[in-house]
This record gives sequence, C-alpha cells and structure tokens, in this order.
Amino acid sequence: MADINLQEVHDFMIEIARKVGERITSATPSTGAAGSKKNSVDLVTETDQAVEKILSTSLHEKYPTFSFMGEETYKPGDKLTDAPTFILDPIDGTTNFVHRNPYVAISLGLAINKSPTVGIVYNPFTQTLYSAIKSHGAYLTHFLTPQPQPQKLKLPLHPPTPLTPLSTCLIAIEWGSDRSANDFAVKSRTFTKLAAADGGMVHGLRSLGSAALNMCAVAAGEMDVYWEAGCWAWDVCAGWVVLGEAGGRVVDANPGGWEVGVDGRRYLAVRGGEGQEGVIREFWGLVEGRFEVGG
Ligand code: LIP
Repeated sequence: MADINLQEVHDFMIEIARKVGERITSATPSTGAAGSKKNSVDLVTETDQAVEKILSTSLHEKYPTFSFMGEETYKPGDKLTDAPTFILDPIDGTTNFVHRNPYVAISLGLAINKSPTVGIVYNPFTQTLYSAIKSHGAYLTHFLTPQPQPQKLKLPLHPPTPLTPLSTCLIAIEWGSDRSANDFAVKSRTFTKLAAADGGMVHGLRSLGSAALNMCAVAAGEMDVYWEAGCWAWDVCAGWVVLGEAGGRVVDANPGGWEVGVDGRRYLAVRGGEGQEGVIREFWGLVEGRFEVGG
C-alpha cells in the first residue's frame, strides 16, 4: 500500500463517477433485456450494466494491475483477494432507479488486503458525494450549491450524541431481495421486535433502498444504526470507509460477531458516539435467530 497514491486513486474515482453520473440521470430506466436476477425483486437494468462497463474500463486503463469486483460481472465463486481491488456497484438502489426514486448512488471502493481503504458514494441525482480515504477523514460534498465552489463538509455533520439506549435510535433496515426461508423470517421477527413496546421501542425504522446510502447516513449521523444481511461487498465497501472515518464501525449482523469481512454479507453498522459497544450488544439482544447467508 506504501507505493499506492491513495489521494490520486480517490480523485480519479470521483472524476469518473461524476462523469458517468450523467449517463444515469439521462437514462430511461428499463429492466428490458437485462430484467431481474435471483427473483422478480432483484432488478438490473441496461444502465447498471453499461455504467459498470464504462467505470471498469476506465479503472483498468489507469490501474491495470488492480483487481476488480463489480456487481454486474460477478460470478458465483469469485473471491476477494488481498490484491488492491476496486469493488463497484454501478447503481446501488436499482429498484429506486427503476421507480425514478432519487435514492441512488454509484458505490465505488478500493480494498487492499481485503480492508476497505478508499470509498466514494455519489448520488448523481442530488450531486452529493460521500468520500473518504482511510486515516484521512470522511466528507460530504454538495456540488449543487448557490456558492461558486462545491460545499464540502466533514463527517459526522454534528457532534455525536450518546448511542444508548437503543430505544433512542433511528435504524436503517432493508428487506433486500431474498424473500424466502430462514433469513427472511429473522428479518421479519427482528424488525417487529425492534419496534415493539415490549421490545426495542426504537424511534423508527427506515429503508433508503441503498446499502451505500444507508452506511453514509449512519456516517453523517442522520441515522444511528444500519442492519442488513444478504447484500454484498460492492454495496458496502465504499460506505464502510466513509463510516469508519466518521467514527463508526461495522460488526456482524449475527449476534456475537465483533469482526466481519467486507464480503461477509452480514452487517451491523453503528455511528460514532459514546456507548457504541453497548448499543451493539443491546441490538444483538433483540435479533430473533441467526442469518445463514455468508456461511
Ligand atoms: C441493493 C442494496 C440493498 C439491498 C437490495 C439491493 P442494488 O443493491 O443496496 O441494501 O437491500 O436488495 O441489493 O441491487 O440496488 O445494487
């Protein structure tokens, strides 16, 4: 990692994301020939595929020795290695995109030795960018602003308040595309338990429809916790860097897992603040069962 100019990688990632963003905002979202993957709610569009192709080509031309893992070219059995690897979701929030809902982001991360190191999450509809380089802070940049220059804000946006008790938290959740068997039941039972008066009685449950934007909302302090199993490394890698640089951390969505890999597919993300470990334990105490995804 010593000989990789992370600032240059970061700046290049932003440059190509901003450029290809116009391809997303000008597209007529159509599942058309692309359609769906695992089932009728696991959508993919021709724009997802085209944007991934454009970004992967640019990244490979500039960094030919780096590996690449993208949602639309991933093959079951592909494994993340220790090599510097770009991990990309060209349109995170594809269902939102198809429904013309603007909670959509290009999620582009660089992992080195499987550790999320550089991350950018760019919403082309709002022209807002979350970005971070490990050990160099996390930022939110508004390109659409009346000011002559983009407005760049350090994350979290406000001094962190205590995280405990869990009942004071706003929690990001996702149903995801896997609607069957054990894992769907664990989600359904736990969502109810979190909201119930005799359970967590949390302030609210929210679904932005994008793992990357959920991670960044937690990093910004706009949500306190995000819990999901079934999404992938490309959904979370970039947001992971942003969250870590904003004082947050990611553990396993299953109780007791203090360490989880970026490709672990089970995530509990918590913002920075006093009581971070306590709220993790409190949350785990309300999880009804154990996820099977991720092995
Ligand atoms: C989405 C994730 C989300 C998950 C959805 C889907 P996509 O990614 O961001 O967290 O719940 O099932 O995987 O498919 O829009 O790139």
